[in-house]
Amino acid sequence: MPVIPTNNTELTRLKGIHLWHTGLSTCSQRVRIALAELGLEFESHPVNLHAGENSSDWYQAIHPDGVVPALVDDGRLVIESVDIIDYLDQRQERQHLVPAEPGEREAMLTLMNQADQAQKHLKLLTFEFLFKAAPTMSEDLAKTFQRDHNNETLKKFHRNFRAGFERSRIEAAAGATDRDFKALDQTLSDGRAFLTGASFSLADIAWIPNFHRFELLGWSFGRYPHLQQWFTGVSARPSYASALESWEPRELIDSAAPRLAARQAEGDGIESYLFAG
Ligand SMILES: N[C@@H](CCC(=O)N[C@@H](CS)C(=O)NCC(=O)O)C(=O)O
Repeated sequence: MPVIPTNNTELTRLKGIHLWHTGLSTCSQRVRIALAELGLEFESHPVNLHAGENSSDWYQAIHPDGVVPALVDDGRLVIESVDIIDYLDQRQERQHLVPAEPGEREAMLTLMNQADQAQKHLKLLTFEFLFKAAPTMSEDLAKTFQRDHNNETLKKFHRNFRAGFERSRIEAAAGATDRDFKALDQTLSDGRAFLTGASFSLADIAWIPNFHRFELLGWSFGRYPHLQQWFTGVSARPSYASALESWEPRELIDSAAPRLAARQAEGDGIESYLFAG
């Protein structure tokens, strides 16, 4: 259910498209890419996750789970990034980002669902490899987050992160990611340019941020040559620069680089969890 009821009258009276999002969040990147591909203007409302803004009363009054992104279109609240991108395409007079052929359309929905399922692995590995290496929330902010946020699953995740993730969880997330990338590589091995066939679709938009994220984490894509080639093509589209790269917090990424490189040199990089055991 992409459109969800809200009794927040500050939202229901809004006109046009409004997006609450974060520069580095893959779920937000997906939505910004779809907006750019469809040529849709939006009013940007940045949410600073590192400052714990998603635990504020004002943000939890927007998104019931206190996560980004949230989109409001003429007063209608839409959540869940893969649902939002589908919604955005469907609101057009003519759909641009959905293949005409029913089989390809079915495949697109499956691939979008897989990208959604992959989020939990991507998130764990992002925190382990990127956020652990970059300055994260202070002790005080973390306490405030635990006190104020209503999402118990999210709070537990943050507590686990601060305590240190178990190695088995990291290995499981890395293994699942490898399986996903292998499957995508296999799909693309027939020479198609895009994940569902000859036309760029919502499935590509769903997976672009994931590929990019794992690049940042030092994942080696040499094992998936077709996927690598696909990414070279899709990242050359103007939407990649305008909706993903230009919003990324360079300082945070750069500040994590030395620690990421050190872990890799110590043999504790992301790949070492993949080939463990
Ligand atoms: N399934 C949701 C996931 C949303 C989600 O988990 N968003 C992350 C950023 S990608 C978030 O807001 N995290 C907040 C936090 O970790 O405190 C979607 O696709 O929109």
